Amino acid sequence: MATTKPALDLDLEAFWMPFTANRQFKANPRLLVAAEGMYYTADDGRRVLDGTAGLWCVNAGHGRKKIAEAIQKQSTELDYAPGFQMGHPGAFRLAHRLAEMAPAPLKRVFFTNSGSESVDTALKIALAYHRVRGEGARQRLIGRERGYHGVGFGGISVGGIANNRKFFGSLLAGVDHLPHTHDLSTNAFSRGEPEWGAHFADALDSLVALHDKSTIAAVIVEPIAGSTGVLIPPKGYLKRLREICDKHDLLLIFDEVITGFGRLGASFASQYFDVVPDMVTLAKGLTNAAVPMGAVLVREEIYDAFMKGPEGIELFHGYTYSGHPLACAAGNAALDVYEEEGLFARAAELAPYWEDALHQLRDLPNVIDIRNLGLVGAIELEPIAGSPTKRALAAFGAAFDKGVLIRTTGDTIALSPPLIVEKSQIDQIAETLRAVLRTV
Ligand code: PXG
Repeated sequence: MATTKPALDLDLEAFWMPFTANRQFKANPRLLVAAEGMYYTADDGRRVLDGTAGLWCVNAGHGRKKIAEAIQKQSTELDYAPGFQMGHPGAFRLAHRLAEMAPAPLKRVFFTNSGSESVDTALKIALAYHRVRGEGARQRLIGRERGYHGVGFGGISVGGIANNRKFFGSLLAGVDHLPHTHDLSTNAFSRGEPEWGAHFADALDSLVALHDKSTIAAVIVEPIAGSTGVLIPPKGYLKRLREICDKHDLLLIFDEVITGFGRLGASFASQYFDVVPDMVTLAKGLTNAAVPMGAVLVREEIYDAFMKGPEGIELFHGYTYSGHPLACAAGNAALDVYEEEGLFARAAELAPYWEDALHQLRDLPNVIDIRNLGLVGAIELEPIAGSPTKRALAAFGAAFDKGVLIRTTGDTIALSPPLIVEKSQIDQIAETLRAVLRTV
């Protein structure tokens, strides 16, 4: 089996690649060597249109000079500052700006380095919050089937993806799951939010009846489930979840690692759906992916509950790189770019065009659903009998060969172009898929 890339003089053996079929990849490596704007450059020199904003994260497109310059300047001015009992201006500036962007009650910001860390941080804050206000018996966490909340032990415990859970022992105790909301028998080919399915939220009432509200700390959901194939919430579903959480004093956490920073045409999905959660987890687009960073937006009352105890450290949690100066510089510059170029509004403006382009593919062979919201889209394919995922993977390879990067999960193609995408590039994505789906 070939495990070198001779053209680049690269030995491929040592790197154990994440979420990758290592043997297949190393036998047939696909390398990216440069990126600018909407395009990657592959190692054979071909330009590949980025239909996925990297992994849902490069919202302003690649190689943004303003962000690169801010990182460069920061690295020579102040490369690193301890984050415990010390601070630096960039972190306070970025936190303030995020609080300004967020729905009004979410005024506090905790920095992490990834979406996984943001999720584990939010879950820990939820547990500690109930404890500091004298309800320490609230220890259960509720996630959702088909949820993806990163790969920390907290995240895989509340997550709902069997392969991400079954290899890793008993996980967190006391977790339960809501059903997911995806039902092709009623919702196939919905444009935007499906009309039917708000009642899926009522399962939360049943879980509260089963476990008693006095044992439940928080509920975490992605407003749109991204990684498991772009599951758009039915109309009214998130509002109903909020109402049920309010009824039982459960904290509601929105995992907006994918939906944050303009993906739906608003700063956050919480604004798009007009539902205010108690915490929001962020990462990815926060720095336009130029430096790893995550954050948790926290309702002011939650923070305040911690500030009433004895003087001293209020929350025993944090990372060496929480609020890293380079990440903060990238974050502040990314927010500048989003603002100056009006990219979130641009996403909202393009959304109807995007929707039309995708839904025009519905008559192609093996297409069993198309779904969309904002600048997110998915095309679900009928699996090849006995070989699930093969059809979508074949589409991924064929699209890449035709110069378009798509993402697949199961037999669903997931699309999320940078918010700078042009209409002609949306056409190119759709036309490439039209050609590819006839062959797989
Ligand atoms: N929450 C959500 C909702 C995510 O989508 C994470 C947490 C974890 O973030 P980190 O930064 O720890 O990876 C994610 C990550 C895909 C794909 O193709 C999605 C993610 C990561 C990689 C691939 O769907 N989401």
